[in-house]
Amino acid sequence: MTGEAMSARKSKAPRSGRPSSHPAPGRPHKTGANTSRGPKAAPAPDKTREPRAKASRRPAARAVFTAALEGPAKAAFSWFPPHMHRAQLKLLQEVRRVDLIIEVRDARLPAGSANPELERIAAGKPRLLLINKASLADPAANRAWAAHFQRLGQTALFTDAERPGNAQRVRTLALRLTEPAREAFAKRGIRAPEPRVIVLGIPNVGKSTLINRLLRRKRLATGPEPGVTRSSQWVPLHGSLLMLDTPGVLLPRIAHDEDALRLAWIGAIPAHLLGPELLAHALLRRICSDAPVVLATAYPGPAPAPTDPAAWLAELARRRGFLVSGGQPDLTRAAEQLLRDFREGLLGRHSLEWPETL
Ligand SMILES: Nc1nc2c(ncn2[C@@H]2O[C@H](COP(=O)(O)OP(=O)(O)O)[C@@H](O)[C@H]2O)c(=O)[nH]1
Ligand SMILES: [Mg+2]
Repeated sequence: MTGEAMSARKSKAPRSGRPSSHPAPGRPHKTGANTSRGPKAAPAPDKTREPRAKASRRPAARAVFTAALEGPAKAAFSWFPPHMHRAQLKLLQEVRRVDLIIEVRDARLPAGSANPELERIAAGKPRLLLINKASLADPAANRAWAAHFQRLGQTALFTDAERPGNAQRVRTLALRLTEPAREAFAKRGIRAPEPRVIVLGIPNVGKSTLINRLLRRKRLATGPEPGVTRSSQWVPLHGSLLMLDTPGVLLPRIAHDEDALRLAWIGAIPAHLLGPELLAHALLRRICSDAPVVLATAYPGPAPAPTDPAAWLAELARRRGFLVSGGQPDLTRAAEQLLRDFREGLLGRHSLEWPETL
């Protein structure tokens, strides 16, 4: 088990400032941080050269990094191609213009679903940490993590974005944290525009779901796979806050194979990169050692010991009728089923890391 210490690199705080214009209320507004291809996604030709220069240096740095990686970690890292790095640089520019950063992480992986870069990007900005999907994580681990973040002096809220009451807690706290921005305008006798809030995080942690819940309707696409949100989008919240939904372009820390496995289990990177069967085998081994009864409860009936993952998946495939031509068990489909069940919490509440293991 390789716990990852959260990187807390310090550097110069980005200069803060208000945007010169706000999008018209009531209408979503696409920003430049668009990761989709096609003519619309092309950056304006007059963009400053500096970010481009940085972006072009990235692939070289990546090559050095990926050369040092092996197996699943290397495959996982390759999913964050250069265009995502460029989008990340654009996000950096947005961050300078917001009043609050909401960082969303997955409660089953509260440190591993962080982006180490964010410590630098977010320096000097009010920040709210949401540890989302809390009902999928072990309650004892949630308590341990809450104490951990408190020790670090970080405002961390454990949420379930799918529950409406939780979203309202986020809105209340966001309004409180953006009060200084509104007061600064009031002091100058200017009517304050809605505070700008950017929602950041790695893929699939629930950023778009949270904004939909705050809106009380499904405006933004959400889904259990990474990469559903393709471009950044401003969404006004009933005249109180202006939220920027962003694609999950923040690269998590992938230094070891274990990091890649855990990120794929929670759906932050696509399963096909590492292979569903490899992921299912590793997950079965993990659950067997952490919570052996869980499997027996979730998949009742006689079954081979999950310590033999291939035989276990074959049995699951047979029982569910997942067969390929010739009547052989479809191991890939069985593996995908197990991964889906894990992500949806059907295998119980499971935390993949504890603060003690950092
Ligand atoms: N169980 C549970 N599922 C959630 C929660 N928040 C989001 N999801 C699900 O996680 C998946 C990813 O959500 P999405 O909002 O698209 O993530 P994003 O990529 O960060 O924008 C979707 O299938 C959501 O329904 C939560 O708090 N609990
Ligand atoms: Mg999204």
